[in-house]
Amino acid sequence: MSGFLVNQAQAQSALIALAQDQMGRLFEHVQGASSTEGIEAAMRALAGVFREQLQQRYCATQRLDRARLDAGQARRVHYLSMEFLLGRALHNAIAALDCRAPLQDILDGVGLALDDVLEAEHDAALGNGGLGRLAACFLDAFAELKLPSFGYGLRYQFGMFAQRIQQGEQIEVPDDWLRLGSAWEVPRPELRYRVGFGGRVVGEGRAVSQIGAQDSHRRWQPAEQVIAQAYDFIVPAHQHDGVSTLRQWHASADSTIDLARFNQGDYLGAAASRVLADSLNWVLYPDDSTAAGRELRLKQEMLLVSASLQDALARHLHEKAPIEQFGQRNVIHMNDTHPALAPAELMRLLMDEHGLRYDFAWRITRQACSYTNHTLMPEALETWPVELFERLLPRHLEIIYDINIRFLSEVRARFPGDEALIARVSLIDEQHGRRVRMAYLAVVASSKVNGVAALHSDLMTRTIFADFARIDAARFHNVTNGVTHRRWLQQANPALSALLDQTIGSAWRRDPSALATLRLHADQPALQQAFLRVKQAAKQRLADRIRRDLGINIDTDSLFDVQIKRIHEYKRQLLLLLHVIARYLAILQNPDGIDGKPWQSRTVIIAGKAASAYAMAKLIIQLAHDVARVVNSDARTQGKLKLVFVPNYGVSLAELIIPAADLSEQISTAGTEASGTGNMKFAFNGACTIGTWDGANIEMAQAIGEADFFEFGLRADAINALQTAGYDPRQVLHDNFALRQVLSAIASGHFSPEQPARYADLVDGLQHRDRYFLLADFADYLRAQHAVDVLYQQRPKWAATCLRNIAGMGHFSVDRAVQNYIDQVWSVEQALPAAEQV
Ligand code: 26Q
Repeated sequence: MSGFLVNQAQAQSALIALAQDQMGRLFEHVQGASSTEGIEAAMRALAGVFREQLQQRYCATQRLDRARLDAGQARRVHYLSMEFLLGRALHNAIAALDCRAPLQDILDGVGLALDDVLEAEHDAALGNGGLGRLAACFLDAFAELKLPSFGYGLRYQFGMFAQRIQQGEQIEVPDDWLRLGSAWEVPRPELRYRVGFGGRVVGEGRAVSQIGAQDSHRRWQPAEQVIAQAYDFIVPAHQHDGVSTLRQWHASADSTIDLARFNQGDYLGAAASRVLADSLNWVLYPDDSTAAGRELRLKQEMLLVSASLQDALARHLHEKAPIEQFGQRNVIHMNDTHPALAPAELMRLLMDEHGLRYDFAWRITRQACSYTNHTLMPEALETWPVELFERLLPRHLEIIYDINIRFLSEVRARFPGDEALIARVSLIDEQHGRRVRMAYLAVVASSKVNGVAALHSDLMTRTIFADFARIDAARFHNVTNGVTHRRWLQQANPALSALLDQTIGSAWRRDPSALATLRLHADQPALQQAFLRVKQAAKQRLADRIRRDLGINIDTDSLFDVQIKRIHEYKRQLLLLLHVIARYLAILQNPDGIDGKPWQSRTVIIAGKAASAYAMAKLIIQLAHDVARVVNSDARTQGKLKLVFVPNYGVSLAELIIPAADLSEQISTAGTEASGTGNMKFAFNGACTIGTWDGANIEMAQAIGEADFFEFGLRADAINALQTAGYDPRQVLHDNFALRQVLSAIASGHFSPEQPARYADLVDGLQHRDRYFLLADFADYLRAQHAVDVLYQQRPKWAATCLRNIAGMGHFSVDRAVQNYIDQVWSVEQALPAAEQV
């Protein structure tokens, strides 16, 4: 037996003994373990047992990492992200430590079902959507790939809001996820760092140093300070006993300052630092443009960046590594621009706290930093008013000015006379009231910059970073996203996983590229039948849940057509609704079917949250409910069409819905969805995709085989050409009768008789602007939907297509994605040559 297996067996028996003991104690005097309280108590007790075990693994992992770093075999990656959308942890821990069966026995003994206990865990939802969930998948791969690393985030008191629906409208309910305390976090009271705000800069040198006057001795004297304290969340690997760690910062008031103020009678001042500290932990910001520019958000970003970098530097020095080697030994990775203060803060720490010269500090910073971009939307690119920076982070603003002066002078030297270029690439936007461009800061300060799918990376260097790519093309890379098959296939879909084991062996669990062999079996009728049975069972589970929670009966023989993701105009949930309405009207006009074929019965399932200030997204949710009410209550559509909006979308709901999907809707306007990761989760679970040539859909179609992918719509270059030529949605309307009927049904109040004008603006926007080209893609979308119906009616062929989809998905494992980062972005060889500057 290998060392790992011996250790694993020992760990398992220790853990099982502890769990047994805990359950015995917990239910010794309690009657009726299966009350809600009993189930929750069992969940928390089990989590506690695992947490202890994981803490031991953490210590062993840190020792191993240290040895590898000292031997020069690896760099430590610090993954800075404002969001980690973790979901539940117990199921994953049980799978990783392979102790499902014995735990089930123990729980049986006290009259509990393991699945009920798993369900009792509250989702940790400290993220908005794709970017946060990607970060959580990365933690999973960091553990599996034994990457020396820390994820760094914030310990928000309120994460993503819970969504309720009242009269068809979204209501946001605060998610007080820490109310009962987290069973998983490990408080680290010994890890505390001061983080400052405001105040002034003192010392020699000009406020903005000229080149040559670079080594001024300036110091920041913040007006306010908080103490950042660490809470660790430990993520186990499945194939060995290593772990990865997410370190989340919690701010508290600096009690020494508080008390001094209090004793001086300055009660307000004493309370103020408490208010500041609490506000920093308060709430996750939503991903909408109204959230941008908020002072509290910048403070949160500073908290994350400063505490994380101080922690990284402290560890580096504790390991007796010379400060000069910080960049060789460490990576500071920015998950989008949200932590893009990192280079400025690292420069400050290196110069002001550790006494390094500017040039030296810059070389280290550039060597350490890397940045991933997740969006091309101009309105989503972070900028901050210079005035706010001056007030909150005066020393950082100086450093950014210094970086900018040097950068622009290098650009001038290379492109003499091109002042327009200088204005375009400056870190300070002078056009819109002087703002700091965080994305440009991240690019200039990083040795590597990447996009998240091939098309996105390509567009990134041709649009928002075109000038920078001209200055230094070698800096830009692509790393296509991936998802963890451990959570999204093994845990979410054990029945399909078992079928895969039977068919191709279990190697895919360690190495998802082994799924490719499934292709050879796709035409076996027995496998096709087995696949359809597994799918049917997953659909039944979802149907049961929808009946329980919403009181809606859905037919598991119908085609489950699913779009679940954040509600955004560019993701085009509205296009799916247009299809539903078109189908509804067509059913009324042709009750017996079309082309001599009966209607393929469909259940359209939508879920997703709208940012609270995003009025159009909320209106789309309301329209979904209005359409659902009309369609579902019409006797003429019975057995043909149903629309269900499932409230409160999140990680756990996705784990239930995705295995049940027949069809995955990935229908963003080409060129707008950076990658998408839900698309991958569906295909891993054997859904077919109807999708545009956008984001990672493209690479998925290529890996799966384009014949097995329902592509539709204009591609990004065609969209671009249409935009340039002048797009007129009225022309499309003029040519398409069915589409006119759909829009006039909405506009006339057919779905909102109590308020006929409810959707007037929405329809008007489509008719006159149609910013996301829904009308342009409508006809081809309906054509593709028809092709789906036709294939679904030949069930063995459909099953074969689903199986080939799964077979093509190995590449989209997060382990491959993170390995790409290690090879192309984070490896020592990739670190900058010492002399390189710009
Ligand atoms: C910015 C400023 C102020 C407040 C909030 C924000 C903010 C927060 C979150 C802006 C954007 C986000 C989230 C972006 C996101 O989730 N992007 C998605 O990233 C995925 C992982 O790469 C991709 O698959 C998706 O295509 C992309 O939309």
